[in-house]
Amino acid sequence: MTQAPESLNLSMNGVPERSLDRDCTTLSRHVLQQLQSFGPQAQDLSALMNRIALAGKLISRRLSHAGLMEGVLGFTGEVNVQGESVKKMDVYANDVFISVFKQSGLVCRLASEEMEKPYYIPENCPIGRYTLLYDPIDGSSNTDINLSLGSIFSIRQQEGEDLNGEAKDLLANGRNQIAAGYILYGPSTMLVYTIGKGVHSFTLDPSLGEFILTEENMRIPQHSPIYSVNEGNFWQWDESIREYIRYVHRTEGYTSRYSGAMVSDIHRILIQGGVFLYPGTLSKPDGKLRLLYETAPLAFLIEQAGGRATTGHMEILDVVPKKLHQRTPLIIGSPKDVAKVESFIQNGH
Ligand code: AHM
Ligand code: MG
Repeated sequence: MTQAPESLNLSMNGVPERSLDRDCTTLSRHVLQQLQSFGPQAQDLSALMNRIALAGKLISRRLSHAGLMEGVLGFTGEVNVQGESVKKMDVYANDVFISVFKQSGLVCRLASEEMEKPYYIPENCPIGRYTLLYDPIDGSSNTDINLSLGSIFSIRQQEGEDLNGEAKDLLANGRNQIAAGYILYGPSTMLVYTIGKGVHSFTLDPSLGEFILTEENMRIPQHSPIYSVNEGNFWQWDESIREYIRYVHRTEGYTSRYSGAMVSDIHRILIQGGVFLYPGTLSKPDGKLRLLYETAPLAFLIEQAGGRATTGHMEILDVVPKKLHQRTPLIIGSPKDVAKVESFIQNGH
């Protein structure tokens, strides 16, 4: 009798045995391994990541049942501080992060796309020196049509006292982030994070309710033919960006991918390479995306994977915001592809 190759061995319930071979490294264990410490700071960071994971699980569960529940999808009728129509899922996801961090004891302030001012948890402030910055639902336009969405997060340590609640210390460059990443709600839910020691991805196993390590030390390809941009804005862009797009149109091999959710597009680029752009437009010279909870966390993560993120004129991580909801143009991805766009912006070719 011919033996089945090892990879095809089936267990009694028909599941390939290889699928059981994973080491099952959980997120909190991974954070501690990365820090090679069980000290108080490492425990804090591990607990913070665990809380972010819990928020991701709650949002993922809600999204997977959204079509079966009353009153979950659609707009609230409100407009947020950004002037954008708020969806019910935006509000739910925003509240989920607040609620899980209320219980953490570690986070004193949360700042998000959906809130004009930071949210304070006074009972945590005497001990909680961390601030969470987040975009609860990235790609809101995909919410009601069952397409991929994301959450973006960044953790910073509070600098100095914030006695009058102005959170001025948050107006600092992105190099102050101590952790950042995203949760991708796609066919499976994934969490990708960095604490400045490489980029690591986890997949939610719904049967365990745990994020399990999928890939460690991810490296973005140096170059790829993928470009990701909303070409509907073509006539709104500066001529240099239009010239870059004309260049990719006439160069064989380039291919366009744009999902309407930046987390999905950047996840593709992290794995397959390429460049994502959201340049300034005539009506919005700084583009659409916000620095503190969208572009800076993704810049930190992509740089940790060997990529780059720039406004076209300076590194995203060097931008010091003047206000909490400041926007920046974004060009992010494989180093060679980002450099190509930069060369059009700075040299015209
Ligand atoms: P959001 O956080 O309000 O959803 O806005 C961010 C999203 C990105 O995910 C996406 O790349 C971009 O906005 C899409 O905007 P546009 O429709 O202008 O292309
Ligand atoms: Mg967003």
